[in-house]
Order: sequence, then C-alpha cells, then structure tokens
Amino acid sequence: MSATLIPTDPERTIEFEFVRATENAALNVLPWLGRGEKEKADAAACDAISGVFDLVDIAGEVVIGEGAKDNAPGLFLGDRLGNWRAGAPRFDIAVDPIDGTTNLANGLPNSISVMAASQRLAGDPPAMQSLMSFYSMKLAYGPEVVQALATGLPPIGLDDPLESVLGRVAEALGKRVRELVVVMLNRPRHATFIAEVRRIGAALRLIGDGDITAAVAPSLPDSGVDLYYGIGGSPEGVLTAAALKALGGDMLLRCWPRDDAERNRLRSELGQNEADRVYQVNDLVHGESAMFCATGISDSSLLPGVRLTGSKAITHSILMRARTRTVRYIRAVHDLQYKTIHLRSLHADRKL
Ligand code: FBP
Repeated sequence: MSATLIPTDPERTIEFEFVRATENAALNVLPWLGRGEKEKADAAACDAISGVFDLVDIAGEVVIGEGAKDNAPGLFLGDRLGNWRAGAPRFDIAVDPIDGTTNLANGLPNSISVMAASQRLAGDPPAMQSLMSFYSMKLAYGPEVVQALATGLPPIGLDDPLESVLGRVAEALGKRVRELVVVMLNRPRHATFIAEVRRIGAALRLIGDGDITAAVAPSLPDSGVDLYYGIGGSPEGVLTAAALKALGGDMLLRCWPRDDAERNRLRSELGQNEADRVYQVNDLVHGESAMFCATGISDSSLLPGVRLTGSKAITHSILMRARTRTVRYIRAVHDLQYKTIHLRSLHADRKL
C-alpha cells in the first residue's frame, strides 16, 4: 500500500515557534523591568527573538520592523529570521520586540512582545503593507461593528466628527453613547479628541504607551473597550491589523505625517492619493495567511505579564491565525533550573 502524501500547511506548526520567540523575549527582558534602560531591554528582546528563529526552518524577512524611532536596537526592515534553508517556507514578518518599552523601563503595566507573520508564496507580492510614515491615525473596532456595517449601518469615516463615530459604534453595539469606552494614547496631539470624547460623554481611558493592546481590545470579548482612536505608531498599526484579521474586527488607518517635510516626502514618493489612502485590515495584511502572537511582559488588557514563583516563570501568550480564526491562550510554566534560551548574540543557548 503506498502512503498518500498529505499536503501540510507550514503555518500550523511554525506558529508555535512564534510563541516560543515572544515567550523568550518576555523572559529575556525581565532583568530590565523597571531599570530605566529602554535600549538594553529592546536589545535583549531582539536577541532572544532572532536566537529562536536561528533554529527554525523558515525563510523569514522582517517587512514591518521597529527600532528606527529612537535609534534603538531593533529588528529592521529586510532583517532575516530563520535558517533560510533552500526550500524553507517563506514568511513576511512584522515584529515589535517590546510594545510599551517605556512602560517596561518604568516597571509599569502594558508591555508585550509581539509578532505577526504571513506566508508568502513564490511570485506573490509582499503580504503586509509597509507604511512610510512614522505615525498613523487609527480607529479600531470589534466584530459587532463590522457586522452592523455589513448589514446597513452607515459607514464610519476617519474624518467623521467623533460624535458621529461614537453614535454609530453605540448603535452597532446596542449601547448608549455614554456607555461607550474609548481608549486613546495620552498625548498632547490628542487634546482636541480628548476634549471631544469628554464633551460627548463617553468614558475615556487614556493610556501612557502600548497601543497594540489598546487597538485589539475592542475585538476581544469582555475587554470592556469599545473603540480605539488616535494617532500612534504605523508599524503597530500593521501588527494590530494581523490580530484583527483573526478576530473579525477592523480598523481604519491613514498615514499621519509629523511635519511638512514628512508630508512632502510621502506625497512625492507615493503620490497624493496613496499618501492619503485610508487602509483597512485587508489592505494592511493581504491574503488569508496571517498569524499574530504576543506574550505579556507586564500586565495588560490583552495578557497577564510574566509571573515569577520561586524557581518557575509563568508566561501568558495569545496566538491566532486568520485562516482558521482559532485564538489560543497559552500559559507556559518554565522551570528556571532547566530553561535555556538561544541567543543570536552568543550563537548558543544560555540559562536564564
Ligand atoms: P514602543 O514601545 O515600541 O517604542 O512603542 C510604544 C508606543 O506607545 C506604541 O504602542 C505607540 O504606537 C507609539 O509608541 C506611540 O508613539 P509616541 O510615544 O511617540 O506617541
């Protein structure tokens, strides 16, 4: 009897390597929690993520990276992850080794290590949209709003007055506007938005840093958050899109140039229409292959942070795939007597 070769979907097994990578990043940055050393923490996270992938049979390219912002160490565009063996499956990768680096450096809640990936078949265009701006204007909502928009709720626009946006979201959720919870980064650039949400009467939750967890929250059942609104990092927007694709939520996103020089550069390189384009989840993460994975470093609305209990460290991760919409919460107990992590800097394993 001849064996039948069952075609395999490499995402199904490789997704767990992404969990290992963000877990190891979360564990490797622990010595930097509350130490005021953002760059050292970032470097430790990057070292652990790259080190895990040095042992993984993929050809991964960082297409959405971080690090340029503060000249911090980072995983940059074009960096390679995986062993790049001939024939290894090709993945486009988005990574933020720590979202909420300032929180972590200050020992505060809301820091996660986060990655997303899409398989890219030979000849396919990039699987994720690379945005040329540092910041983007973002508005993210959950599956109930997506459903209501698909069944007749008038569209929500990024330039619509906040009163109208909140009215539509409230209608979709069957709530009164004053029952809505809106999350926003606490930044001077949001002064008008902040005043407007307060005037309208919705509840406002201002956060210090880390807008991936904030923008994913409206798509999670029982998060207590109905809408994410405001200007935050562009790479974080693409990472958020990968999560929303698996959760059935959506977002509106448009590049938000910081000054005239950035605006002119965007317009001359992309043309005015493209520079002003409003993207939604499927424009940011193309195709069906999208995975999103995050591990909590310090507590957030998405995940508890790392817990140390004697000789054990406990990590909490979320792993999801757009193709199947399976959302896994993975609680891992790491025995520190035995736990080693492979670091790129050492080309070897090191005990934690
Ligand atoms: P990092 O921790 O990756 O530096 O980002 C933190 C963050 O709060 C993001 O979540 C957010 O998108 C961005 O910074 C906002 O930028 P800024 O702090 O410049 O307003």
